[in-house]
Amino acid sequence: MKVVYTPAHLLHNPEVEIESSTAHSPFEHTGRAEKIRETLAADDAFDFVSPTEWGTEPITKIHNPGLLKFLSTAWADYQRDVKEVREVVPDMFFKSNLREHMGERVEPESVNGKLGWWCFETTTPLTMGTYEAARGAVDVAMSATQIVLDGERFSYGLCRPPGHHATTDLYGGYCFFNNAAIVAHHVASTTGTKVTVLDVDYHHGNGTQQIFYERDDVQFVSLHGDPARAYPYFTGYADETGSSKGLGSTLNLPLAARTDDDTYLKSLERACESIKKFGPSMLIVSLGLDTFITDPISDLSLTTPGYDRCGSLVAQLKLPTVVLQEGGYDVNALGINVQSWLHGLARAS
Ligand code: SP5
Ligand code: ZN
Repeated sequence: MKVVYTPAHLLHNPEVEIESSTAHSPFEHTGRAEKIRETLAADDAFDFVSPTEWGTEPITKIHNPGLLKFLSTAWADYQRDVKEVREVVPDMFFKSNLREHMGERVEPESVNGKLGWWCFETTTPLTMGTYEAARGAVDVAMSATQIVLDGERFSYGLCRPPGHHATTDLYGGYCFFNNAAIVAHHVASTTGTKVTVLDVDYHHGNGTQQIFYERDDVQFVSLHGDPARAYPYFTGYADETGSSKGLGSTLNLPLAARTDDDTYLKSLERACESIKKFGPSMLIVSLGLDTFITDPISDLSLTTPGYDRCGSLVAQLKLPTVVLQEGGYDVNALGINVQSWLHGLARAS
Protein backbone atom coordinates (compact mmCIF):
# COMPACT_ATOMS: atom_id res chain seq x y z
CA MET A 1 0.00 0.00 0.00
CA LYS A 2 1.22 3.50 -0.82
CA VAL A 3 1.72 5.90 2.09
CA VAL A 4 1.76 9.64 1.35
CA TYR A 5 3.90 11.61 3.81
CA THR A 6 5.53 15.04 3.98
CA PRO A 7 7.89 16.44 6.63
CA ALA A 8 6.00 19.77 6.27
CA HIS A 9 3.89 18.68 9.27
CA LEU A 10 6.94 19.40 11.48
CA LEU A 11 6.32 23.11 10.87
CA HIS A 12 3.22 22.92 13.10
CA ASN A 13 4.93 22.42 16.44
CA PRO A 14 2.94 23.69 19.44
CA GLU A 15 4.44 23.38 22.93
CA VAL A 16 1.33 24.36 24.89
CA GLU A 17 -2.30 23.22 24.84
CA ILE A 18 -5.01 24.80 26.96
CA GLU A 19 -7.25 21.83 27.84
CA SER A 20 -9.09 20.67 30.99
CA SER A 21 -8.57 24.19 32.42
CA THR A 22 -4.81 23.60 32.31
CA ALA A 23 -1.92 24.73 30.11
CA HIS A 24 0.16 21.63 29.40
CA SER A 25 2.27 20.04 26.68
CA PRO A 26 0.08 19.24 23.68
CA PHE A 27 -1.47 15.84 22.98
CA GLU A 28 -1.33 16.67 19.27
CA HIS A 29 2.39 17.02 18.51
CA THR A 30 4.99 16.27 15.82
CA GLY A 31 5.99 12.96 17.46
CA ARG A 32 2.63 11.43 16.55
CA ALA A 33 3.16 11.50 12.79
CA GLU A 34 6.84 10.60 13.19
CA LYS A 35 5.90 7.48 15.19
CA ILE A 36 3.51 6.39 12.43
CA ARG A 37 6.14 7.10 9.77
CA GLU A 38 8.80 5.05 11.59
CA THR A 39 6.50 2.09 12.13
CA LEU A 40 5.19 1.91 8.56
CA ALA A 41 8.64 2.59 7.06
CA ALA A 42 9.97 -0.52 8.82
CA ASP A 43 7.22 -2.67 7.23
CA ASP A 44 7.69 -3.95 3.64
CA ALA A 45 3.94 -3.75 3.03
CA PHE A 46 4.18 0.05 2.71
CA ASP A 47 5.80 2.25 0.04
CA PHE A 48 6.34 5.92 0.86
CA VAL A 49 5.67 8.66 -1.68
CA SER A 50 5.75 12.46 -1.36
CA PRO A 51 2.65 14.53 -2.12
CA THR A 52 2.37 16.80 -5.14
CA GLU A 53 1.19 20.40 -4.75
CA TRP A 54 -2.53 21.08 -5.24
CA GLY A 55 -2.65 24.78 -4.38
CA THR A 56 -5.53 26.50 -2.59
CA GLU A 57 -8.32 25.69 -5.04
CA PRO A 58 -9.46 22.38 -3.51
CA ILE A 59 -9.49 24.11 -0.09
CA THR A 60 -11.67 27.08 -1.07
CA LYS A 61 -14.20 24.72 -2.68
CA ILE A 62 -14.96 23.62 0.90
CA HIS A 63 -13.78 26.41 3.21
CA ASN A 64 -14.58 30.11 3.38
CA PRO A 65 -11.75 31.86 1.49
CA GLY A 66 -11.64 34.25 4.48
CA LEU A 67 -10.54 31.37 6.74
CA LEU A 68 -7.71 30.46 4.35
CA LYS A 69 -6.61 34.09 4.04
CA PHE A 70 -6.69 34.55 7.82
CA LEU A 71 -4.64 31.39 8.50
CA SER A 72 -2.06 32.37 5.87
CA THR A 73 -1.01 35.51 7.80
CA ALA A 74 -2.50 35.22 11.33
CA TRP A 75 0.65 34.19 13.18
CA ALA A 76 2.74 36.99 11.63
CA ASP A 77 -0.09 39.53 12.07
CA TYR A 78 -0.25 38.70 15.77
CA GLN A 79 3.53 39.15 16.20
CA ARG A 80 3.30 42.57 14.57
CA ASP A 81 0.03 43.89 16.01
CA VAL A 82 -0.30 42.30 19.45
CA LYS A 83 2.77 40.66 20.90
CA GLU A 84 5.75 38.47 19.99
CA VAL A 85 4.77 35.01 21.19
CA ARG A 86 5.66 31.47 20.14
CA GLU A 87 2.06 30.38 19.66
CA VAL A 88 -1.19 32.25 19.18
CA VAL A 89 -4.54 31.44 20.86
CA PRO A 90 -7.74 33.55 20.89
CA ASP A 91 -8.82 35.31 24.07
CA MET A 92 -12.41 35.67 22.92
CA PHE A 93 -14.70 33.58 20.74
CA PHE A 94 -17.54 34.99 18.68
CA LYS A 95 -20.86 33.38 19.59
CA SER A 96 -23.80 34.55 17.54
CA ASN A 97 -26.08 35.15 20.57
CA LEU A 98 -23.65 37.82 21.82
CA ARG A 99 -25.29 40.00 19.19
CA GLU A 100 -28.87 38.81 19.63
CA HIS A 101 -31.33 41.39 18.22
CA MET A 102 -28.42 43.45 16.81
CA GLY A 103 -28.07 42.12 13.26
CA GLU A 104 -25.04 40.59 11.54
CA ARG A 105 -21.56 42.08 11.38
CA VAL A 106 -18.60 41.26 9.17
CA GLU A 107 -15.19 39.83 10.12
CA PRO A 108 -13.47 42.23 12.57
CA GLU A 109 -10.38 44.15 11.48
CA SER A 110 -8.14 43.44 14.48
CA VAL A 111 -6.19 40.19 14.70
CA ASN A 112 -7.72 39.48 18.13
CA GLY A 113 -11.18 39.92 16.66
CA LYS A 114 -10.30 37.73 13.68
CA LEU A 115 -9.00 34.96 15.97
CA GLY A 116 -12.32 34.81 17.81
CA TRP A 117 -14.17 34.94 14.50
CA TRP A 118 -12.42 31.99 12.81
CA CYS A 119 -11.52 29.73 15.79
CA PHE A 120 -13.91 27.80 18.08
CA GLU A 121 -11.81 26.52 21.00
CA THR A 122 -8.53 26.82 22.93
CA THR A 123 -6.55 23.64 22.12
CA THR A 124 -5.45 24.59 18.59
CA PRO A 125 -2.60 27.13 18.71
CA LEU A 126 -1.13 28.78 15.62
CA THR A 127 2.66 28.45 15.39
CA MET A 128 5.01 30.04 12.86
CA GLY A 129 4.64 27.24 10.30
CA THR A 130 1.09 26.08 11.04
CA TYR A 131 -0.30 27.33 7.73
CA GLU A 132 2.39 25.55 5.67
CA ALA A 133 1.82 22.34 7.63
CA ALA A 134 -1.96 22.52 7.18
CA ARG A 135 -1.50 23.09 3.43
CA GLY A 136 0.84 20.08 3.38
CA ALA A 137 -1.80 17.88 5.03
CA VAL A 138 -4.27 18.81 2.27
CA ASP A 139 -1.65 17.96 -0.37
CA VAL A 140 -1.10 14.59 1.35
CA ALA A 141 -4.85 13.86 1.32
CA MET A 142 -5.29 14.93 -2.31
CA SER A 143 -2.27 12.91 -3.46
CA ALA A 144 -3.47 9.81 -1.58
CA THR A 145 -6.84 10.23 -3.28
CA GLN A 146 -5.24 10.58 -6.72
CA ILE A 147 -3.48 7.23 -6.19
CA VAL A 148 -6.88 5.56 -5.76
CA LEU A 149 -8.47 7.53 -8.62
CA ASP A 150 -5.57 6.21 -10.76
CA GLY A 151 -6.63 2.64 -10.00
CA GLU A 152 -5.11 1.41 -6.74
CA ARG A 153 -7.61 -0.17 -4.38
CA PHE A 154 -6.16 1.49 -1.23
CA SER A 155 -3.94 4.35 -0.12
CA TYR A 156 -3.01 5.93 3.20
CA GLY A 157 -2.45 9.66 3.69
CA LEU A 158 -0.41 10.41 6.82
CA CYS A 159 -2.17 13.75 7.39
CA ARG A 160 -0.97 16.02 10.17
CA PRO A 161 -2.50 18.31 11.32
CA PRO A 162 -5.77 16.36 11.25
CA GLY A 163 -8.93 17.80 9.69
CA HIS A 164 -12.33 16.46 10.74
CA HIS A 165 -13.22 19.17 13.30
CA ALA A 166 -12.69 22.06 10.84
CA THR A 167 -16.00 23.42 9.49
CA THR A 168 -16.61 25.60 6.44
CA ASP A 169 -15.76 28.72 8.48
CA LEU A 170 -14.01 27.53 11.67
CA TYR A 171 -10.78 25.88 12.82
CA GLY A 172 -10.29 24.02 16.11
CA GLY A 173 -9.92 20.54 17.64
CA TYR A 174 -6.30 20.42 16.33
CA CYS A 175 -7.71 20.87 12.80
CA PHE A 176 -7.30 23.73 10.28
CA PHE A 177 -8.46 22.42 6.89
CA ASN A 178 -10.80 19.46 6.62
CA ASN A 179 -8.60 17.06 4.66
CA ALA A 180 -11.27 14.33 4.35
CA ALA A 181 -14.05 16.72 3.30
CA ILE A 182 -11.80 18.37 0.71
CA VAL A 183 -11.01 15.06 -0.99
CA ALA A 184 -14.56 13.71 -0.70
CA HIS A 185 -15.88 16.80 -2.47
CA HIS A 186 -13.09 16.57 -5.06
CA VAL A 187 -14.02 12.98 -5.93
CA ALA A 188 -17.79 13.55 -5.90
CA SER A 189 -17.60 16.69 -8.03
CA THR A 190 -15.01 15.52 -10.56
CA THR A 191 -16.44 12.02 -11.11
CA GLY A 192 -20.14 12.81 -10.64
CA THR A 193 -20.44 9.79 -8.33
CA LYS A 194 -21.35 9.33 -4.67
CA VAL A 195 -18.70 9.23 -1.93
CA THR A 196 -18.86 8.17 1.72
CA VAL A 197 -16.74 9.53 4.56
CA LEU A 198 -16.53 6.92 7.34
CA ASP A 199 -15.19 8.64 10.47
CA VAL A 200 -13.85 6.32 13.17
CA ASP A 201 -11.97 8.89 15.25
CA TYR A 202 -13.04 8.89 18.93
CA HIS A 203 -14.36 12.45 18.52
CA HIS A 204 -17.36 13.29 16.39
CA GLY A 205 -16.28 14.75 13.02
CA ASN A 206 -18.39 17.85 13.47
CA GLY A 207 -16.68 19.68 10.61
CA THR A 208 -17.22 16.95 8.04
CA GLN A 209 -20.82 16.56 9.16
CA GLN A 210 -21.50 20.31 8.87
CA ILE A 211 -19.89 20.53 5.42
CA PHE A 212 -22.05 17.77 3.92
CA TYR A 213 -25.18 18.04 6.08
CA GLU A 214 -27.44 19.22 3.24
CA ARG A 215 -25.87 17.17 0.44
CA ASP A 216 -27.06 13.87 -1.01
CA ASP A 217 -23.88 13.05 -2.96
CA VAL A 218 -21.57 12.68 0.07
CA GLN A 219 -22.61 10.44 2.96
CA PHE A 220 -21.15 10.99 6.43
CA VAL A 221 -21.07 8.02 8.83
CA SER A 222 -19.44 8.36 12.25
CA LEU A 223 -18.71 6.18 15.30
CA HIS A 224 -17.61 8.21 18.30
CA GLY A 225 -17.79 8.78 22.03
CA ASP A 226 -21.31 9.98 22.88
CA PRO A 227 -21.29 13.81 22.80
CA ALA A 228 -23.39 13.71 25.97
CA ARG A 229 -19.99 13.23 27.67
CA ALA A 230 -17.36 13.69 24.95
CA TYR A 231 -15.80 16.51 22.95
CA PRO A 232 -17.08 18.22 20.76
CA TYR A 233 -20.21 18.13 23.00
CA PHE A 234 -22.58 19.97 20.63
CA THR A 235 -22.78 17.58 17.65
CA GLY A 236 -22.79 13.85 16.98
CA TYR A 237 -26.11 12.86 18.54
CA ALA A 238 -27.99 9.96 16.95
CA ASP A 239 -30.91 12.19 15.92
CA GLU A 240 -28.67 14.24 13.58
CA THR A 241 -29.40 12.61 10.22
CA GLY A 242 -28.95 15.42 7.65
CA SER A 243 -31.33 18.05 6.34
CA SER A 244 -33.10 19.08 3.10
CA LYS A 245 -31.61 17.04 0.21
CA GLY A 246 -29.15 15.53 2.69
CA LEU A 247 -31.81 14.05 4.96
CA GLY A 248 -30.76 10.44 5.60
CA SER A 249 -27.17 10.90 4.36
CA THR A 250 -25.70 11.45 7.85
CA LEU A 251 -25.46 8.59 10.35
CA ASN A 252 -24.17 9.05 13.91
CA LEU A 253 -23.45 6.06 16.14
CA PRO A 254 -22.53 7.41 19.60
CA LEU A 255 -20.76 4.93 21.86
CA ALA A 256 -20.73 4.30 25.61
CA ALA A 257 -17.58 4.69 27.70
CA ARG A 258 -15.34 1.60 27.70
CA THR A 259 -16.90 0.14 24.52
CA ASP A 260 -14.73 -2.91 23.67
CA ASP A 261 -13.71 -4.51 20.35
CA ASP A 262 -16.76 -6.81 20.05
CA THR A 263 -19.30 -4.09 20.82
CA TYR A 264 -17.49 -1.59 18.60
CA LEU A 265 -17.48 -4.03 15.68
CA LYS A 266 -21.26 -4.40 15.96
CA SER A 267 -21.63 -0.64 15.48
CA LEU A 268 -19.12 -0.74 12.64
CA GLU A 269 -21.27 -3.44 10.98
CA ARG A 270 -24.27 -1.09 11.19
CA ALA A 271 -22.15 1.64 9.63
CA CYS A 272 -21.14 -0.69 6.79
CA GLU A 273 -24.76 -1.73 6.15
CA SER A 274 -25.73 1.91 5.72
CA ILE A 275 -22.75 2.54 3.41
CA LYS A 276 -23.82 -0.41 1.21
CA LYS A 277 -27.31 1.06 0.93
CA PHE A 278 -25.94 4.48 -0.03
CA GLY A 279 -23.85 2.91 -2.82
CA PRO A 280 -20.75 5.14 -3.06
CA SER A 281 -18.02 4.73 -5.68
CA MET A 282 -15.30 5.49 -3.15
CA LEU A 283 -14.76 5.39 0.60
CA ILE A 284 -12.76 7.98 2.54
CA VAL A 285 -11.86 6.82 6.06
CA SER A 286 -11.13 9.42 8.75
CA LEU A 287 -8.89 7.14 10.84
CA GLY A 288 -8.47 8.16 14.48
CA LEU A 289 -6.78 5.75 16.87
CA ASP A 290 -7.92 7.68 19.93
CA THR A 291 -10.46 4.88 20.48
CA PHE A 292 -7.50 2.90 21.91
CA ILE A 293 -7.82 1.51 25.43
CA THR A 294 -4.97 3.63 26.83
CA ASP A 295 -5.59 6.84 24.87
CA PRO A 296 -4.94 9.71 27.30
CA ILE A 297 -7.95 11.88 26.33
CA SER A 298 -10.58 9.26 25.45
CA ASP A 299 -12.53 6.47 27.17
CA LEU A 300 -13.14 3.61 24.71
CA SER A 301 -11.37 0.24 25.04
CA LEU A 302 -10.26 -0.90 21.59
CA THR A 303 -7.11 -2.99 21.22
CA THR A 304 -4.41 -3.39 18.56
CA PRO A 305 -5.86 -6.73 17.25
CA GLY A 306 -9.30 -5.05 17.29
CA TYR A 307 -8.06 -2.52 14.72
CA ASP A 308 -7.07 -5.34 12.37
CA ARG A 309 -10.67 -6.64 12.62
CA CYS A 310 -12.01 -3.13 11.90
CA GLY A 311 -9.88 -2.80 8.76
CA SER A 312 -11.01 -6.27 7.56
CA LEU A 313 -14.66 -5.40 8.04
CA VAL A 314 -14.30 -2.15 6.08
CA ALA A 315 -12.48 -4.03 3.28
CA GLN A 316 -15.55 -6.26 2.87
CA LEU A 317 -17.34 -3.24 1.36
CA LYS A 318 -15.11 -3.91 -1.68
CA LEU A 319 -14.73 -0.18 -2.32
CA PRO A 320 -11.72 1.83 -3.47
CA THR A 321 -10.61 3.28 -0.14
CA VAL A 322 -8.50 6.26 0.91
CA VAL A 323 -7.50 6.21 4.58
CA LEU A 324 -6.57 9.59 6.10
CA GLN A 325 -5.00 10.09 9.51
CA GLU A 326 -6.98 12.01 12.14
CA GLY A 327 -6.39 11.64 15.92
CA GLY A 328 -4.73 9.12 18.27
CA TYR A 329 -2.70 10.28 21.28
CA ASP A 330 -1.15 7.19 22.89
CA VAL A 331 1.95 7.75 20.82
CA ASN A 332 3.71 4.54 21.92
CA ALA A 333 0.91 2.46 20.40
CA LEU A 334 -0.03 4.81 17.56
CA GLY A 335 2.30 3.32 14.94
CA ILE A 336 1.30 -0.30 15.53
CA ASN A 337 -2.38 0.62 15.73
CA VAL A 338 -2.32 2.32 12.31
CA GLN A 339 -0.29 -0.61 10.97
CA SER A 340 -2.82 -3.11 12.37
CA TRP A 341 -5.83 -1.28 10.88
CA LEU A 342 -4.19 -1.01 7.45
CA HIS A 343 -3.08 -4.67 7.49
CA GLY A 344 -6.66 -5.70 8.27
CA LEU A 345 -7.86 -3.61 5.34
CA ALA A 346 -5.30 -4.86 2.82
CA ARG A 347 -5.36 -8.53 3.80
CA ALA A 348 -9.12 -8.98 3.47
CA SER A 349 -9.13 -7.58 -0.07
C1 SP5 B 1 -8.48 15.23 15.71
C2 SP5 B 1 -8.82 15.05 17.15
O1 SP5 B 1 -8.79 13.93 17.66
N1 SP5 B 1 -9.12 16.14 17.85
C3 SP5 B 1 -9.47 16.05 19.22
C4 SP5 B 1 -9.53 17.35 19.88
C5 SP5 B 1 -9.83 17.20 21.32
N2 SP5 B 1 -9.34 18.30 22.06
C6 SP5 B 1 -9.71 18.53 23.40
C7 SP5 B 1 -10.33 17.39 24.10
C8 SP5 B 1 -10.68 17.75 25.49
C9 SP5 B 1 -10.98 16.49 26.21
N3 SP5 B 1 -10.72 16.54 27.59
C10 SP5 B 1 -10.77 15.21 28.11
C11 SP5 B 1 -10.19 15.09 29.43
C12 SP5 B 1 -9.88 13.65 29.67
N4 SP5 B 1 -9.11 13.46 30.84
ZN1 ZN C 1 -10.13 12.51 17.94
